[in-house]
Amino acid sequence: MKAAHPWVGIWLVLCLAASAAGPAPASGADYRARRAERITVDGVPDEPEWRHARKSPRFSDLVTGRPGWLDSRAAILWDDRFLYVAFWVEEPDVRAGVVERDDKVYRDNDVELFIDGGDAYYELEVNALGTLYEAFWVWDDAIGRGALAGFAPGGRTMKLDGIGDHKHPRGMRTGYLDWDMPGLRAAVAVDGTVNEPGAPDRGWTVELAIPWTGLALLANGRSLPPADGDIWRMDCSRFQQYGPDGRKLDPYRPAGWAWKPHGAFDSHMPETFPVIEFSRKPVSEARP
Ligand SMILES: [Ca+2]
Ligand SMILES: [Ca+2]
Repeated sequence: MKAAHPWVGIWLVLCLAASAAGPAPASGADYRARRAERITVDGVPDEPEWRHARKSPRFSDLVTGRPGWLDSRAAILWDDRFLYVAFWVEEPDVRAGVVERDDKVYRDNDVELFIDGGDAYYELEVNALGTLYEAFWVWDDAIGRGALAGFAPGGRTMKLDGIGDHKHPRGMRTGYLDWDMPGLRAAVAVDGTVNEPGAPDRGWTVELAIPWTGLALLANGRSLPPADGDIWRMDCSRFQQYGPDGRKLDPYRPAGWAWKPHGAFDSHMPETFPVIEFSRKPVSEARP
């Protein structure tokens, strides 16, 4: 966690007040990710590139599509070395408890990034203390076909056929909990105080940088870094363990808000992830 800069609050409010500026791409993609010149991963997405970047819509309920009662948005940029993702999270009472990497960050209020690679996908969760939970998931049918040959990370594994009542039609996946994204950079900035309910907060922001070289297992034939016009499916979401009245929700059924609804309370549905088109155009030259 980074200490809050005095101007983070102003920036957070400005961002959260803005609607998703600009039209959606004409290509049918949900979002066009533009190029950045210089991003400093300090948790504060205040660079000119982030100001120019189009924001996602306000995250909405995974199942119903109803907007979350708190504002949450994301934006995506890139350069030849990194994929950059930023989150803006409105939160009047910032709380987090998990401090150990790969512990159950999803039991805290968190933001989550998923990146699909066809036969596998990547899951990253971050709480307001900056604790990370990462898992690399491979569909069992792909393992059966010999896809991702040579991938044998070892360590702790998990099995998953869905979340809650939802069973994914593709069936079982194997999750590698001790796999770490090579070169991942992540930082959080809190505009307020963590775990001090008496001191009201405005929220928190997250900046992530993932080297394209770390995404080799998810490239699925695509070039790294992307070619102009390349398409990836990536999701940004948020889970909220406390209701609008501040009461703790069922830890197995917290509020789940995503860039686009999934139609089920299941964040592990790559076919529902927003379609992100990568453009070589600098974000500074794009209309906001
Ligand atoms: Ca920054
Ligand atoms: Ca607080």
